[in-house]
Amino acid sequence: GKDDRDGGLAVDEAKPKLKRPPLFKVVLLNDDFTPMDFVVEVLKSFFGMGDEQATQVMLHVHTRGVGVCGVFTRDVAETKVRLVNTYSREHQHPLLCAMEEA
Ligand code: NFA
Repeated sequence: GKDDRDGGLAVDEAKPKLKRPPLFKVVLLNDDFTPMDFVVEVLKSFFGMGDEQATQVMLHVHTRGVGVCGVFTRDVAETKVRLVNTYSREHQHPLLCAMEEA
């Protein structure tokens, strides 16, 4: 216990482990070729954004080079990245989606 009568040995103070999982930002990278409309459709389809937010995020990526689509647990972020990149390649666009620890 904290008074050290147990010499640091855990006896009855096992804390309930409610650790928050690490979170990951899913981002889009700008490029010179992907049509703006395609990026907006990706943000609406894969990230549940409406027209207005999707357009704002697309323009942010276009002007700043990178922008956040959302923050997710590792497995969800990995799946979003894979689905978006597969979809972009299927449509012959170089749009790149990536993840980084938040
Ligand atoms: N820069 C692209 C264009 O001018 C648009 C774009 C925005 C691409 C966001 C990728 C990400 N057509």
